[in-house]
Amino acid sequence: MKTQVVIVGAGPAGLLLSEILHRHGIDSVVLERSSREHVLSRIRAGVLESTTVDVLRANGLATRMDAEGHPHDGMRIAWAGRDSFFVDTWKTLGRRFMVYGQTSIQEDLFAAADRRGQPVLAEVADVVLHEHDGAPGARPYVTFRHGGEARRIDCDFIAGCDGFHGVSRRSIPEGVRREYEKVYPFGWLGVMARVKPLPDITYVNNPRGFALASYRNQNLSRYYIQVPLGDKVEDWPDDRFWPELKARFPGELAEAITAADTIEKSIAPLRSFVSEPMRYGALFLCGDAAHIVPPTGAKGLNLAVSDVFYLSRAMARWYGRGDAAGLDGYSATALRRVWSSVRTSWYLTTLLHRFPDTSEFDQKAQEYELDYLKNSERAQAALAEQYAGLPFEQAD
Ligand code: RFL
Ligand code: PHB
Repeated sequence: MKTQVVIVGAGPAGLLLSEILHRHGIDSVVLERSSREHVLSRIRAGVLESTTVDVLRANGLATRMDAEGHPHDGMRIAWAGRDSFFVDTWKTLGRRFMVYGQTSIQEDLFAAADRRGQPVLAEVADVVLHEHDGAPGARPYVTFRHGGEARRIDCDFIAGCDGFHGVSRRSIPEGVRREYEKVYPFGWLGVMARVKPLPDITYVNNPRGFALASYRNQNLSRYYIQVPLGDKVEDWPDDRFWPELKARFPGELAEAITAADTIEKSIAPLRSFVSEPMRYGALFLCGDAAHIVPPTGAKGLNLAVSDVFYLSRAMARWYGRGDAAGLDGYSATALRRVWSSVRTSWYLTTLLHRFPDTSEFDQKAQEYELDYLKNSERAQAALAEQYAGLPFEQAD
């Protein structure tokens, strides 16, 4: 079998790339390790930058998002014993973001792939990349097992969209790859509950630990709390979770939180990670395959979309005009945006969490930083710009 681009991974990065390539007349085959049901059952991101919204709209993927998603003008920051404040991205930048669950985006992307007959092979195993190093005369191909059979697909390019634990990044030799990592000494416990959410996405700094209120729709709330590394979901039955969550919010916000049976609960560790370069010969990495951010800035999915935006533009330019400039510049261009979001996510994580080794000095510095943010319009504008996301770079 032969195609132009083999895409490894049917997460948001992989499926969105196949959609945009198709719109440019470029064929692809998507290989996914898990079943479609499993991919659709993962509950993750919820906040879409305005650039992400623009990409989905420009590619005909926004009908349901525009009907069911919730536009937001900003986000709220609260901390113990003080009034909360609103960081207004609409007023300062004229940009809104959208709250729309990643699960819904996955559904929309699968539906669009089905409509156009996109080959998406699920439950593939033993994916191996070959001749992707860009050596003269190399002809890239991918081997794998599907339905018990050994298969091979020849291609021009391979897009590694297979997340942090995928094979693509590890197919770049160690001597070429440079990895930057920061592991945080805590995790996030996330729950979903069928109750009315707080009106704003609200981040809370509290001596008991960080907390976050977010939402999916008028009757579906998403909450997170910082928990020690090593805690298990079983350690957090509902009758322990809700009082702890409320104890971290300032009084009037805590009162507005309604406790109910949770319908999902999971714990995720927090890390910052970047692997450079994002291109090796015929292999291009997109999304979590190349970088991970702690969820504090809500950047992960948005970075996956920005990588796909740059890579699809570069491939369209190559197939349309035989111009390799976009492909050659892909890694550097994508990484500028990646590092900007990595920095913002690290900043917000550091600002809002309680670290096990936080000294009195660190705590004072955190409090005064929050105070400064609360009282300075300029500081808020800088944070608003980072939170709402930077615009894409123009092609040269
Ligand atoms: P994904 O979604 O991990 O998809 C990768 C796909 O590749 C498949 N795969 C393979 N397929 C074939 N062969 C192999 N060898 C394979 N190995 C893996 C996997 O099965 C999977 O289907 O990566 P992608 O597409 O790069 O998308 C990235 C986003 O999913 C991720 O960055 C976000 O979910 C991060 N994130 C958030 N991002 C935001 O922008 N806003 C948010 O509000 C936000 N909140 C979050 C988050 C992530 C969280 N967790 C659990 C990590 C909240 C949480 C709690
Ligand atoms: C979410 O709604 O899941 C969410 C919101 C904001 C974040 C992370 C996750 O920073």
